[in-house]
Parts: sequence; C-alpha cells; structure tokens
Amino acid sequence: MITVHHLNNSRSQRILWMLEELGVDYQVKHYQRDAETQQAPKELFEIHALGKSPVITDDAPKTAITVAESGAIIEYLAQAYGKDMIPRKNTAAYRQYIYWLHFSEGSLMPQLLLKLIFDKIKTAPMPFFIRPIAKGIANKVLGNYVLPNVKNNMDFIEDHLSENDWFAGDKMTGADIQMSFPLEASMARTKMDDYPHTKAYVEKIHTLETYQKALEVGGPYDYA
Ligand SMILES: N[C@@H](CCC(=O)N[C@@H](CS)C(=O)NCC(=O)O)C(=O)O
Repeated sequence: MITVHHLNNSRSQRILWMLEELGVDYQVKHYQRDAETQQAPKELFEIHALGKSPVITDDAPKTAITVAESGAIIEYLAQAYGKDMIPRKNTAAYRQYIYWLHFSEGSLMPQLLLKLIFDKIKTAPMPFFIRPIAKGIANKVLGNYVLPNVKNNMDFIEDHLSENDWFAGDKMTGADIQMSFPLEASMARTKMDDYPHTKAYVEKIHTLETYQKALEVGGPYDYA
C-alpha cells in the first residue's frame, strides 16, 4: 500500500492528484504546518532525512521503499503504476515530459521562492530605521534579478501553452501534474493578465474530476 505523507497546503497536493489519476489504492497520513512558522512538524524527519513533504512510502510490490522529491515521486508512480502518464521513450513528447518535470522545481520554483522571500523582507517586523535600507535592498534584488527571471519563465510557459494543450504531447502526463503547483502558486500571487493561456490551463486542470477528488482527500488548499 502506498502512503502519502501529506503536509497541509503544500506541493504534496499534486501527488494526491497523480494517485487519483492513476486510480491506485493509497492512504494519506496528514501533517500540519506550524501556524506561525509554516514549517513542517518534526515527525516528517522520521520518514525522510529532509523532513519535507511530499514523501511517500510504498510497501508493494516486494520491498518497502521511501521516495521523496515531487518529481522523483511522480516518475516512480508513473513507472510503477501507470505508463500512460509517461509518453513513449525516444519521442519528442518524452523529451518534453522530462524537460517540464525538471523545470518545475529546478527553474521555476526557485525564482518564485526568491520573489516570496524578498517580498516578505519588505514587510517583516524590524526597527523603523532599518526598514528603508532593507526595502531598498529587497527592491534592488527583485528589480534587477528576480522579477525579470520570473517574467522570462512565465513568458516561456505562456508561449508553450499557447501552442500546446498539455505540457508534453497531446495528452496529460506526469509533467502536467508536476507543473501544477508553481502555476497555481503564481496565479495566487500574480496578476495573470499577460498569461491568458496559462490561466486557462490552470482553470482547465481545476475542473478535472481526479483533481477535485484529490482536493477532498487533501483538505484545505489555498491554490485551487
Ligand atoms: N523540491 C521539493 C520541495 C519540498 C518542500 O520544500 N516542501 C515544502 C512544502 S510545499 C515543505 O515541506 N515545507 C515545510 C518545511 O520546509 O518545513 C519537492 O518538490 O518535493
């Protein structure tokens, strides 16, 4: 049986969606973020050394295994339980699948996280005489580095989705599931006026029955 160690309101939501899409049996162990720090509880360190979510354990078919890191979990589940979520090897669609599976956490999420952190610095509690300095530095990093990179990434995604219904090939794959979280997070924090295809894509995945079922299983999720 697969167990998803699910942290509320987190990337782990997409693993629940993947499992609903695959139609395999699984159970969920729920973990709650600390209300103040938003950190995961320390029980997650008992499952994997980094103490993050998602992480899954699977005691089938033969040996018990633990898999961490969303992209690796999606790839593992697709390989083990449903090849339909991976395009055929050595095809253009397969190369796209690998690309977007890695792009999500490797390129896009770091930029979105930097934006979140530097935006937070501007409003963090601090002595009044420090604020203009902190704000100045944050605005400089945002303006010179972070925002141009976020825009570049988002323009690139918009371009791709203006010509493709899905990220890899002509049907949904694990790459779509992996890309869902950063796009949802962007939509929650950014005006999407310049990204109509990306916005429509996120709205489309939100209507899927499997996505809705995963939401019921996972509990409150800010980005749906
Ligand atoms: N790249 C990792 C990121 C894992 C990660 O940072 N998860 C967040 C939830 S979205 C987490 O566990 N945060 C709680 C913490 O850092 O204490 C993945 O995609 O699995």
